[in-house]
Amino acid sequence: MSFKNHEVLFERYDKNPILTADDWPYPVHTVFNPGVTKLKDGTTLLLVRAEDRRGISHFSAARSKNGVDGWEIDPAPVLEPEPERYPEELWGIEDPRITYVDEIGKYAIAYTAFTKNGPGVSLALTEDFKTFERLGLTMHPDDKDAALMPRLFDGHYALIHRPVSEASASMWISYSPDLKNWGGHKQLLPARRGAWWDANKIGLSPPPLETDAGWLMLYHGVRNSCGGCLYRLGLALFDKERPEVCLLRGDRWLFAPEEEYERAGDVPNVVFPCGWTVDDDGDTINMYYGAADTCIALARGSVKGLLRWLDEYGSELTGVAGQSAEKDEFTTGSS
Ligand code: M1P
Repeated sequence: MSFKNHEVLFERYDKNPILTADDWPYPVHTVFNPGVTKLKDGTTLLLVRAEDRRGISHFSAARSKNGVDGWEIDPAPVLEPEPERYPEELWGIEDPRITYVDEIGKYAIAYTAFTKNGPGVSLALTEDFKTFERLGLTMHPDDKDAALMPRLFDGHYALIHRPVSEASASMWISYSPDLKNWGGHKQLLPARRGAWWDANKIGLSPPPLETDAGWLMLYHGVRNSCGGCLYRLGLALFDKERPEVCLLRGDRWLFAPEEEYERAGDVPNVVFPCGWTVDDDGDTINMYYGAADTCIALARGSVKGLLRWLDEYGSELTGVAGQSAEKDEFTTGSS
C-alpha cells in the first residue's frame, strides 16, 4: 500500500528491503536499525543490530562497495554483549549510531545497552570495526537514541540522547571534555503533545549532518494509537556553533511506513534510521533504516531538498531550547 498524495523527500530503493535475516551467514531472527558510515576507501559499512531467537541483540558488520548491493557480511558478530565485564549489557546491545571524530581519528559508536533497569546509553570507539574500546555506560537508564556529534564545541564533545521521565520523552544534548564526564545538559527538542504525530515520544535518528545552514537533524516521532505505535520521521535544523539552538522545526512528518515491509513485521509501522551517508556530489543522501524491526531498507534524498522543505514547513518560533511543548503547539497552530 502506498500513499503518494504528498511530496516525496526520500525515494525508496525499488529492490527494498536491501538486507534481511535470510542474508545472514549465521542464524539470526531479525536484522534492523543499522548504524552507517562510509569508510576511507568509499566502502559503505553498516553496523547492523541483529536479534537472535532469545530476543538478545548484538552487532554485525555488512560492507558494500556501492552502498546498495553486493553486501559482504562478517561470518560472526563484531560486537556482542559482554555482561560479565559490562553488566549494563545484560539484555543486549541495540541501535548503534556511528560518528567519525577527526580530533581522535576514531569512530565513536553510541548504542543502547539494555540493562536490567531499562535501556541506557553506552559508548565505544573503534578504528577498524574489528576491535572496539568500550567506554561503558554514559547515560543511565532510561535513556537511548544517542549519537555523538562529529565535532567538538569549545573543546567539548556533544552527545544527543533521549532520556525518559514521567514528564516527557524528548531529546537532550550533553557536553563532555573527555567522553567520560558529562554535564551542561539541555533540552534540545521536546516531544509535542496531544494529537501531533510526534506527541508521545521522539528520538534522534542518524547523527546530525553539517550543512552551510546548520546541523540537519532527522528524528523519529511516535504517536500511540489504538492499533499500536506509529513511527514517522521529522526534520529540524540547529545552529552550527551552538547546536542546542533550534533554528527550524518542520511541522509535519516527511517519511512514514507505507510499504508492506514497513507496515508488517515484528513491530509493525516502524521506519527507524540510525545512519545516513552523503555521496561525493555533496547532496545525495542515502538513508538506511530498519523497517518494522525486521529488515533493512534504503531511501534516497537530497540535502538541498530537505533544507528547502524545512524553509517551507519549518517554523522559527518553535525551536529555542527549553521552550515548552505547549508553546510549540500554540505557535504552530494546532487546533
Ligand atoms: O520498536 C520500535 C523501536 O522502539 C524503540 O525505539 P524508541 O524507544 O526510540 O521508541 C527501540 O527499541 C528501537 O530499537 C525500535 O526500533
